[in-house]
Order: sequence, then structure tokens, then C-alpha cells
Amino acid sequence: MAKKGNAASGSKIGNGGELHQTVSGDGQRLTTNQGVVVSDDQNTLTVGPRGPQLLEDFILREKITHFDHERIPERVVHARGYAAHGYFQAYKGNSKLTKAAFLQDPEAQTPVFCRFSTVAGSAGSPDLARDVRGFSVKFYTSEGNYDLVGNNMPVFFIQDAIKFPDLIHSVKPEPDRDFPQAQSAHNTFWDFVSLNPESMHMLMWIMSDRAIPRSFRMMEGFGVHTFRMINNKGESKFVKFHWRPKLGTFSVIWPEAVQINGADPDFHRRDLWNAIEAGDFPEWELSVQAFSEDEANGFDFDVLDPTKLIPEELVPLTPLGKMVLNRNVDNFFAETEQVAFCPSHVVPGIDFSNDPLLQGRLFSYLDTQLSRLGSPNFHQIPVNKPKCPFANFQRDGHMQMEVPTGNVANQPNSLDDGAPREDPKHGFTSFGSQESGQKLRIRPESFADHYTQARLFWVSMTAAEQRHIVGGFAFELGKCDQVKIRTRMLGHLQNIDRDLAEQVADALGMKGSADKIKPKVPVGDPQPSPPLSQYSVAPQTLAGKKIGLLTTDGVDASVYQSLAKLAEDEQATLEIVTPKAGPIKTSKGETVTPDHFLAGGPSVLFDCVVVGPAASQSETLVANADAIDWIRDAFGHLKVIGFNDAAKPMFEKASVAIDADEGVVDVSGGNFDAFTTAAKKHRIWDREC
Ligand code: HDE
Repeated sequence: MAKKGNAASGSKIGNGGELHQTVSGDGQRLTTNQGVVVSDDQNTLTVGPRGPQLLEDFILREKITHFDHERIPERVVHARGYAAHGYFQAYKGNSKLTKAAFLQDPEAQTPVFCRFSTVAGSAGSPDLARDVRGFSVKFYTSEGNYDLVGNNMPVFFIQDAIKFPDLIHSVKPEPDRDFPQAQSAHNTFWDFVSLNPESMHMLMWIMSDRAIPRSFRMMEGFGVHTFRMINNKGESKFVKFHWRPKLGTFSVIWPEAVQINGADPDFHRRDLWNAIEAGDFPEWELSVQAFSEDEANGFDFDVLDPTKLIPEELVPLTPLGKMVLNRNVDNFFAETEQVAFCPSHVVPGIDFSNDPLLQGRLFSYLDTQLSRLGSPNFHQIPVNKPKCPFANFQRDGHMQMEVPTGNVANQPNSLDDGAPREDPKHGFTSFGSQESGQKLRIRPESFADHYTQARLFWVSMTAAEQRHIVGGFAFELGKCDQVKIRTRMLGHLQNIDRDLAEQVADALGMKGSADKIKPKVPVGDPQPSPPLSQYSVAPQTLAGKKIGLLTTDGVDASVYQSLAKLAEDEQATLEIVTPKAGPIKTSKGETVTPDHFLAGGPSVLFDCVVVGPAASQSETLVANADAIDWIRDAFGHLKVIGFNDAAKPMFEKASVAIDADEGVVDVSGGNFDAFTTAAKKHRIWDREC
């Protein structure tokens, strides 16, 4: 409801000392949902000041009843999510590939709404859970809404939709005890996946750093399934969708994720919100790998199998356009919670493949929106409503918001010449693929290789990424108290890579105990595919990253100013942490308002840090355990750490040598060159060896 006027409101203190804020002039009046102006919103209607309440108090009953029904069922998966508005713009016409209008005109901007999510946790779970991230985009195109409902990993756990409820039941909190929350590290999940060799490739991704992204802004997105694109001539190609972040793809490491979940459970949503508020709009490039059916037949895996990716060496990416997110939501519930994505929302020029996982999804999403949003009219909610005209004869239902006119709600009809009619030329037509065969329940033999691409992922990783995968498996399996689950998983790992299996077995203290698991088909020996690794192709940049400065009153102005300039030049953010919350002054008398005070601003919240107290405050900080932990954690989290002279005693206390490696850098006097070079590498990977 629009706010009317801007009249100053008055206030008065009531009988019991309660505050009443009252309207004046033509300011906006508080009303019931029926528009009746409310005179007192602090007290219910009672018999005498201390007597019983009256049932006739419709103002109280309306307010409480509405409150009682404020929640809707959270999404059964992907409950924890965050979204923003933006636009998509094609780079050039793509008419050879598809007739979809939003991919043609480089001058046109198509509005989008994009929601990121975790899968397993409930709506209040922390952002840094080890999990695959949802990456859903609703394009409000001129030809209807198109939803690309993807993930930040290009493959999935299962090959057939019929197994999805089992997968999700296994990862959710165990039903008797209702824990663990937002974690795959428990018996039921590992029991299920270890009995499903088809999950092996996805498990490699989930145990990798991809499952703990640094930011939504630094995440790739994938359509996962093979889709089709169809051009105006009716020609079709298969496509796989890719979103690539402009900032590069980065993650945190596991010990950081664990701490961030306590220090700031809203780490990812805060990061996205703040970046957009600051005008630092995140951007992704949309590409496809396009290939013909003949090419697909030549691959040594089946493109209908969602546990397989197509290496870029086999089919390179064709960039189509970019997405920019430039507006935060006005209201989380109305938009982010009520947005309803459905992979079945496609536009002319885009179509499905026979991937059995995709086919199941085409049914599931519409169905889930009916129970979650409570009405077949969910498309009328503003965030779901197409921005192009839409008209048909569907009528009535819960929460009908439109007021259709006229007596005709059927077609054909001869009573209403203005009624909506079919358009064979522009309407959606499915690609006329030839389909035939016996009706049966059977998994294709071409889906049987469960290990070669898991191995492809492993051999494509850098040494640090491989260490993290081993750590991921060891952590998760260490939380399973059933030995049979561990030995079974070790058996699968043996089939992926012996080295991997042995390192995990060693970490668990279970060397030599792997089950013997015979692959259904021989495991291949793939060549590395560098784009699968985040860090062998990562840009050296501080853009979008956060620098933390731990300092005190009297901070050396040259350090502070150089760092502020560095942050600006590199498109990074500088945040100041001080032992006390109030403003401080630099050595030149400039006032600086800190962003955090020490206990609330641990170094885990930053990508690289500088410790630069005033000389006079050095002793106080040496005695401050939080300040010493700040350094220890940053070092343990492989971060680049700058220090000035006054900070040296703190490093001694923290047992961090000031010449430990290229990532511990003297910035006294404000020279940040070496610091910047090191920090652009993201982390000092060798430090963990
Ligand atoms: Fe989903 N999934 N899913 N999923 N999914 C849902 O729809 C489902 C799958 C994905 O931000 C639900 O609106 C089935 C793959 C995202 O609102 C539900 C199967 C991929 C989101 C559902 C899958 C996804 C969902 C729950 C196996 C990556 C969040 C709430 C056949 C390509 C959308 C909802 C948002 C949400 C069903 C597998 C991505 C229950 C049956 C594979 C990003 O309909």
C-alpha cells in the first residue's frame, strides 16, 4: 500500500505508561484490513481496565488471526534462499540456434528474478552448509516466463526422478531425532549414496570446495540436464546451460565455513544484499554448449544422463548474453519466498530432452507450488506474474485476484469476438522428435559408467583442491558411526582413484578396509579438463572481496589511507575492526567509524586482513585473546596478512612468524604492493601442506 503524505506524527503516553504514536495532518492512518481506522493499537477491548477481554474486539481478532497464518510451508528442498532482481541482455542475435525472442535483440533488456539457495537445510539454516547451491532464474520474456532452474554444480546425485524422495529423505535430519540440520555428514545420507554408484560423480563435487562458495556472486551456475534449442526453421540442437560469474569462481575452506556459520549465518545473503545496495552489481555470462544429436551419439557417455557433464574440450561454450542483478527485493516474503520456479516454464525456442530426471521435475514443481502457495492462481502473485499479456479461460480457485468480465469462459465460442484464440504461427510447439519403444521400467545401459567422470573431476583438480576433497570425505565419513558405510564408500573411492581412496582411508584410520566393489563397466582413464578446477583457472583479483583492518585509535594514517585506496582501486571492500565499538581517530586526526568491534568481527569474515594498531595500543592488543585469535585464524585459513611494526608483538604471541611465507607481509609505511600481489591469489595454498 502506498504511503500517503509525510505528516509528522505525534505521540502520547497512555494510562499504563505505554507509547501511542498518533497521526497528524493527512498522514497515513492505521487501519484494519477492511479499511476501518484504528484509534488504539496498544490495548484490547476489555470490561473495565483490569477485566476480561471481549470477543467482539474485531481489531484484535483480525490482527492475531493474520499473524497466526503468516507462515506458509517452506520449500521441501531449497528452503533457505536469497534473491534479487536484474536483467538479461543478449550479446547478439542467436537465431541460428533458437527462436527464443529474449536471446535475439542485443538492445533489449529482459527483466529477471534470480534466487540462490542451499538444498538440505530449513529456512533458518546457516548459509555456509556443505551443500549444492540452487541457481534459479526467472526471465520475464516478451513471450512468457522462462525459468532456468539450475544448480552451481553441473551434475546430480541420481539419474531417475523416482529416487529423489529417497535422496532427500536421506540427507534431511534423521526422522527419529530430527538432526543433523543442513548437513550431509550423517549415516542415512552416506548409507543411501554408498548404495548408489550413480551418485559418485556428484559426491566428488559435493566434497569439493564448490559446496562452500565464497559468495553467490562468485558461483557458477549450470542447467545440469541436456535441453533443446529450436530455431525458426524448426532445426534443433541439444544444449547444456552455463552461468559464469564475472568475479571468478571462489570458495572458502571448510574450517572457515564452520566458523562463518557461527559468526554470520547470513554470510551469503548479507554479501549479495550489501553488494547490490553499494551499486556493485554482480554479473554472470550465460553460455551454452550446443551439439547435434549425431555428435551426442559419438560421446562415450549418454547426454540424457544427468550424472555426466560434457567436458569443454569436447564442446566449447558459446556465450549468449549476460545477467546483471541490480535491485534488492522490497519484501523478502512477497518476492523471494513466494517466487515459484518451474522447469516446465519454457518459451518457444527452448524445449526438453528425455533426461529422466528432468522429465520428473517437469511434473514436480507445479505440483509443489500448489501445496506451498495454496492456490492454482500463484501465477498472479506479482513476482510470478508474466510481464507480457496473458489470457485464457482458466477461472476461479483460491485467491483469484483478477476480475474476468463477460459471460464466456469456454472455447470454442461464438459469443465473444474479442476472446483469446490460438496462434499456430507464434504459439509454443514441441520439437517433433521421433519416439517409439516398448513400455518398460529399465535403466539404459548407457547410464552404467559411474566412475570415469568422477575420476575426471579428481584428475582435473589442483593439489589444494584434491586435499580439500580428501578432507571433505574424511570429515563426513568420520561422522558416520556405521563402519559398513565407511568401508562401502572406500570401495567406491578405490574405483575412482586409488590415491584418493588411500588418503581418505588413512585419514579415517581405516587403511586396507575398503570393500571390493565391481564397476558395472570398465572405468576410463580421462585426461584432465582444467575448467572443472576453480583454482587452475581463477582470475587473480581482489574484486568483490573483503579486506579487514584490525586497528585502534591513533591508527597510522598512511596505512589506513593506502589500504582504503587499494580497496577502491581493486573494487574490494575495506572494513575496520576495533577493540571498542566507538569511532577512532587516525594519526592525522581523521575520524573513522569502525564496521565491527572485535568480538563481533572475527577475521573469518574477510578474504585478506591487515593488523595495524597504533604503537601506543599494541600492548593492550597483545593481551586481548580475540585479537590474537584474529591473527591465528587468518593464518590458519590461508589468508594473506599484512602487519605494521606495532603489530609484531601480537604475531609473536600468536606464534605466527612474520616471515612465515609470501602471505605474511610487512605493510609499515603504507606499502601494499607485495600484500596486493599475494592477496590476489585468494589463498596461500602451500601453507596447509
Ligand atoms: Fe529441484 N525441486 N528437484 N532440482 N530444485 C525444488 O520446487 C525436484 C533438481 C532446484 O529457488 C522444489 O519450488 C525433483 C535438480 C532448485 O525456488 C521441488 C527433482 C536441480 C530449486 C523440486 C529435483 C534442481 C528446486 C522444492 C528430481 C538442478 C529451488 C520447492 C527429479 C538442475 C527453486 C520448489 C527456488 C526446488 C523437485 C532435482 C534445482 C520439490 C522431483 C537436478 C534450484 O519441486
